[in-house]
Amino acid sequence: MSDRAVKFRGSRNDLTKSELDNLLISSTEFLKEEPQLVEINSDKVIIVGDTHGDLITSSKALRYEAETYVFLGDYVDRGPQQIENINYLLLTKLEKPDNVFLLRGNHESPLMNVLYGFYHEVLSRYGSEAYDNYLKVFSNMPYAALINGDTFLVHGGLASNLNSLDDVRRLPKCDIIPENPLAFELLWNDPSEKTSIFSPSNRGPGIYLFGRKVVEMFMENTGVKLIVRAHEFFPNGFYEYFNGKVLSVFSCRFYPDTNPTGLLLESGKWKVISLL
Ligand SMILES: [Mn+2]
Repeated sequence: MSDRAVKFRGSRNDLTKSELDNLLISSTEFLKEEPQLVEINSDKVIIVGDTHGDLITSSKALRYEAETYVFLGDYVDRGPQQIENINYLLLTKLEKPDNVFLLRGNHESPLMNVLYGFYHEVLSRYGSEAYDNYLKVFSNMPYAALINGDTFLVHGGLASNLNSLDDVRRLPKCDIIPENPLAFELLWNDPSEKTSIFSPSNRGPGIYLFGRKVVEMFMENTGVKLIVRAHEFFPNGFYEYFNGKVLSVFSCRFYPDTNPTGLLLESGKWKVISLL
């Protein structure tokens, strides 16, 4: 990787086209080798929810003293520094591959990027080939992580055809859209106290709300004790579902009346942290 190593120059984090090519090709090669369910053993983990072009929050999270950093996806679209945010996270991943993990969000997909800004941002600064290279990176990001064997991390939530952790491990890599229904739901579903199993989501077709029974069955089948996910905005950046069985964290500062928030998992306990 060292021959392709790239560094940001100056404070604007601008990469030349060839530096960007190198970053994205190296990232794709690296992420291709990561399993779809990343398994991490660590006593001090920072978890970051949606950042959406919020470079400030990403860099604050990484300055927080911890052993491991897991980002739950949605790095691009909406916010002001989308290219800078994803590039910074990819560079950090390549520098510290065993300490930094970047899960895929529903915005790491062409379905969202054309509508919410990232596609046009990349097109105007670097051209369409660069955008295609970003898609190769996105399609190789892992869908979920398992910390210390009992904490399951994913962008959206549990899926209607998810029965075991092996179902996640077996998901195909390089699914650009992504078309696999299980992967799609992992990226898109939301928890709901109002449903006990699954009900349709008003986010769109193929997307579901999952209820308490789904969470309890998943935990019984897998030994998972805690689920941490992102994908949903909450005014204080944090919400507890199902008596704390599912935690939802949101980290982007560019929403009205919000505080960028992360989660610290330390010695089997969790704590909300401010990333302001
Ligand atoms: Mn999302």
